[in-house]
Formats: sequence, structure tokens, C-alpha cells
Amino acid sequence: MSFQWNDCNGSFHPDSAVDFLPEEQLRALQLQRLRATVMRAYDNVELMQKRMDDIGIKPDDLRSLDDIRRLPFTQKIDLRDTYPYGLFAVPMSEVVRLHASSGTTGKPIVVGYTHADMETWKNVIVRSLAATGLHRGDILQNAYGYGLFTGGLGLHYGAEALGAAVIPISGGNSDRQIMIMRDFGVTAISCTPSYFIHLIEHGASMGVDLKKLPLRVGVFGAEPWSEEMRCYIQREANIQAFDIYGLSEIIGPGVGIECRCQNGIHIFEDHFLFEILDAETGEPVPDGEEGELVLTTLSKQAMPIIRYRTHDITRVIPTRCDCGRSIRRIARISRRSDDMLIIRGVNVFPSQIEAALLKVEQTLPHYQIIVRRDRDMDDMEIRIEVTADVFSDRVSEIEKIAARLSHAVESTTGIRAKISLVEPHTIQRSEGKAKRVLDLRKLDAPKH
Ligand code: DLL
Repeated sequence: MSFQWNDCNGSFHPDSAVDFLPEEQLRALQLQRLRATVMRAYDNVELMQKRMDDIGIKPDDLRSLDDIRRLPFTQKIDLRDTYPYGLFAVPMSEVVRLHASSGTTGKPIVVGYTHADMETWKNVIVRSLAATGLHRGDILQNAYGYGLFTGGLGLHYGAEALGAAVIPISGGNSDRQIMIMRDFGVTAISCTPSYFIHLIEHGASMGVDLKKLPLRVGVFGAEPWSEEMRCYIQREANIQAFDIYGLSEIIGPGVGIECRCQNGIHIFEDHFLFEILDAETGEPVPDGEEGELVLTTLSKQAMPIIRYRTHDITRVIPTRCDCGRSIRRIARISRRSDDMLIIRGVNVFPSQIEAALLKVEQTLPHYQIIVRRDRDMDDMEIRIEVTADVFSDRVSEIEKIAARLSHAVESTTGIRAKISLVEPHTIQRSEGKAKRVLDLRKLDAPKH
């Protein structure tokens, strides 16, 4: 196989060769796998067969990748309605792993993996970690939660297969995290970005400066985070921070990751076909424009998923990456369509607010957005931690920072927010996915 590989300084991992497949070969492989996936779903999953029969399409009708648009979408509700195993395409005797995601309401969704699926998962994680420059000999502190969440166990086996020494520490117990990070000579960490910023300050409170440790790579994901947050992390811990993307319904972590160029998430297109669609119309948006990411699995056996509406908003980056990979990139997932807050009729996303806040000096990346309704008027309050020295300044200085923050938020979102500056360590820390928005309007709503 010939390919152009240009991953500055990184050692090349053979599993990554597919990342550099010539475009036509990649598309041919996708089409072949798409047809097999649709066939598998049609033959083995009642709901899929019924949906396809209803619109009169058969697996054999798929002649090109564009024909995917003729297939019906899958939504999270479909996983709930068929709870627990209704979308499985294999008998239970072939399933070797189950994970579940609790979601916010009601029953969890359940996902299953065959032995072959576990191999696929391992493969995409090896390629993910290799893309960040990790290799045999690295020591990875895996602080994603182990358990029903896919983060911990999902990364685990791929990291081992890469040849890294994996510390399966899971999330929480920050004292122990810092001690192990220091004593074990940890070179890489994986966790949510919000937990990592907590670890940075927790280290400081224990007298451990992460900048001085051998730690050099962070593999962060499972929640939205901004470029400003990346700058903060890289500066405060002196590491390179990479964005890893995934979701339980599709496989877990490892749908895509940034390479060392840190300029967009490469999707492992040989295993996952992506579309970017207008969330309202379901039609494709032009290349480079924002839309909803819709994913189809191309090799999953236990639970083939066709055209899954992720609600994650992104855009394709149409140019070829400097690393030489031919698999395409998407921009970081800055928000979910269902994260949107409507405040006084204006649409606002928490990630926009985060980016605006962190641009102002002396702010810390710990904040909370509280939305209330007072006499039919929406009110947004932003509580944000600022460095301790701010509070030793004159009142006028404190007011100046608050005014700068208020201006930054207003010019980005169009909404005037009440800014409350709070001391470091005031806002609750997360060990997994951070919950930054408290929308009290939902609680205040009149009950009928
Ligand atoms: O969060 C899988 C994962 C684990 C990904 C570890 C990365 C690292 P779920 O719990 O099913 O799975 O949540 C999936 O989380 O639809 C996105 O909304 C969000 N998400 C995941 N990765 C990112 C990311 C795991 N890098 C949902 N940036 C997805 C922004 C992300 N959002």
C-alpha cells in the first residue's frame, strides 16, 4: 500500500495505515461495508426491516454511497423503545460485552458487542492513541469511568494493544490520581477535560505542579470543550491536549480523534460513515457548513446502526490534513442541538459562553450558567471563578473584571447576563461529564 505519511516525529503504527488509504479505495470499502451492514440490519432487526419495507427499499437498492440518503434515520428513542436488546442483530450467545448509558430520563439505552466488535473498538483506539503520538512505553492513566460508561473500558484494551502501560484508575479520588500521576511517571492521561482542569488545581493544592511531571499527552472528550479550554490546559499542565470523540450508540470513544496537527477530528471512515445534515430538513448541508452529525456503523456486528441522529453539531473540514491522513476531519463538536438555551427569545449555547468567558484575563475555567424566570422575563446569571488575587484588589478592579465579562458575553451571545465573580474552589467540580447549566425555568414552570 502506498501512502504519504507525515506525522511529525511520531512513530508510525501499522494499524494506522488505513488512515492513509487512497480516497477511491476508502470509498469502495465504505460502499462494500455499507451494503453488508444494511443487509445485516434488514435480515436481523425487525424494526429496520419494517422501516425499510414501509418505504419500499431493499438492501440491494444501495448502488452508491449517496443512496444512503434513501435509508430511514435511527434516533435515540428507537433504542429506548426496543429496550433492552431490540436492535441487536445477533443472538445473545454471540454478545461478549454490554454497556449502557443512563441518559437524563427514563430507561438507559443498552449497547452490545460481539468479539469482532471488540476487535474493531480496539483497532480504532490503537489508531486514535497512535495519532496523538502515544506508543509502546507510554504510561497511560485512564481516568474515564470504568463500568457501564464506555469511556474507561473502551480506551483500556486499545491502549494495551498499542503497548502502553495502562493504569485503570477510573474517575474520582483526586488525591490518589495526583499521587499516582507523580509516582508512576505517567506520560499520558485520559479523562473528561472538566475533570482534568480539576486535577490541575487539585495537584496545586497538594503541592504538585503538573507542568513539572513527565505527563505530555491528554486524551480528552465525552463532553464539549472549547479551544480556549484547550489553551488553558496546555498552558497550565504543559501537555498537548487532544480531542477524542465518540458515543455509546456507535461504539463508544474512538469514532474519531485529532492528530498531532490538532486541527479537527479525523473520523475513522472505514468503520463509520458520516453525513452532516440540516437538523430541520434532514438534507445534506454544503461542505464546510454546520449541521448535525449523522453516523452509520460500517462494521458493527451486534448492533448495526444506520443513520443515527447524534444531535452533535459540527462541520466537515474539506481540505486534506497536513498529517497526510486521507480520512476526513470534522470540526470540534462545540455543542449539541438539544443543549440550546432560549433566553428572551435568543438562542444561546453554553460553549459560546465558555469561549467568551475564558478570553478574559484572571478567569478560571470553572463556571456555572443559571437561568431563571422572573415575572415572565428570562434571567441569566453566570457564576465564574476568578484568580484569588482579584479579591485582594480594590472594589473598582473587581467591578472592571465583571464588566469585561459581561461585555464579552453580550457581544458573543447578544444577551446581557448578571455576572457573579466567585472565589476559586466555589463551584462544584465534576469527575465525569460536567453539568454547567442549571435551568431553573424547568422547575419553576407552572404545574397543570
Ligand atoms: O461520551 C463516549 C466517549 C468516552 C467519548 C470517552 C470520548 C471519550 P456517551 O456517554 O454515549 O459516550 O456520550 C456521547 O457525548 O453524542 C457528544 O454529545 C458528547 N461527546 C463525546 N465526545 C465529545 C467530544 C461517550 N470530544 C455524547 N466533544 C456525544 C464534544 C463529545 N462532545
